[in-house]
Amino acid sequence: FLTTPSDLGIIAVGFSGGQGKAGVDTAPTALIEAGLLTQLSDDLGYTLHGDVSPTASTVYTANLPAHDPPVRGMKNPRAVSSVTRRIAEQAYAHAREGRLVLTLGGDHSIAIGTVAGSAKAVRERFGGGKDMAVIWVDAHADINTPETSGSGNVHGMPVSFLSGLAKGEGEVFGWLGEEERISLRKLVYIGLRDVDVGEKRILRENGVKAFSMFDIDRYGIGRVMEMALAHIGNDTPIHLSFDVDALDPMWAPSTGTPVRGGLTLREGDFICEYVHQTGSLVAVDLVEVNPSLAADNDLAAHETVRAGCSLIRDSLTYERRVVERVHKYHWPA
Ligand code: HAR
Ligand code: MN
Ligand code: MN
Ligand code: MN
Repeated sequence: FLTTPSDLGIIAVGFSGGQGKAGVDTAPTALIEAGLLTQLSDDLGYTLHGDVSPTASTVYTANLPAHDPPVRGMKNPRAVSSVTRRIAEQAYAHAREGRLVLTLGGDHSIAIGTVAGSAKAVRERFGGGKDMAVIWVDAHADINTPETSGSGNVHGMPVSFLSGLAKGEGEVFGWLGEEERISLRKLVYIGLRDVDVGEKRILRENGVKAFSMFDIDRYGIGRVMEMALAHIGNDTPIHLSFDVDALDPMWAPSTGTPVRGGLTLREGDFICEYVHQTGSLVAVDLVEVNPSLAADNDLAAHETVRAGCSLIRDSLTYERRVVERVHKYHWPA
């Protein structure tokens, strides 16, 4: 029989090595200090699992190589590979225990781990034919290969490694195997507005479904979500990877690569509620909150953290207390 999952596996991973700006590593602590976990447990009734102490992320960032020179232009390649490998194991372990997996980043490179872990768990649970869908909400496509990237920052590359467009080797993403991959046919972008030339070519050549800010203005967020879910198809487990820079800097100023002309907070919340409402959600990431990049004032950081909490709550709670929904992709307990 089907149940609504009430167990949350939480991964707090303050990692900043996928890009160059310090501070994004403090986001999990900032989100937790803002009361996020209390809201999830006391208000929404989830049972929480996983280490959420302020030092939790040291589990992932311990023993990183001191000497980590670029590989194929990638910065901190061994560190990112090793951290994401551990995250993948954690995400997979939570999913196997029947939990919805919530990951607090960290920069977006960590999604190499979270998505790999969910993809592997979904394959095992539902068979190889049922590819997991990924909804990537972001101003950026994060689909550069090491070869197309102009920055060398791995947070701009996670989707290329996850889809197999870029192949790892040895200590740099050699752990990422077929069982952890996603299909570009089940990937949907929402919120794009800053996509590199090489990335545009990749999106075009692979026919990747992408809803840019233009599409959101044109159709409205409601219609965009209908189209996004129609593309994914019913009965497909969904991993939601939400980069806070998808929001307009008005709502989320404290982030490493803000781009104007983004989603309102309400549009972001709607995306999360809509995805939750499908009953197919298996994992959520919230990344790129950087409390130390508070343009001129502390209010900016506070507002960004608050927006992050709102997105997470809504991805886990569409009228949860009112409507008992059937969750199609519950995991075996
Ligand atoms: N596309 C650029 C690059 O590859 C910028 C990527 C910025 N990425 C994030 N995550 N903030 O979405 O470097
Ligand atoms: Mn991103
Ligand atoms: Mn981004
Ligand atoms: Mn593997």
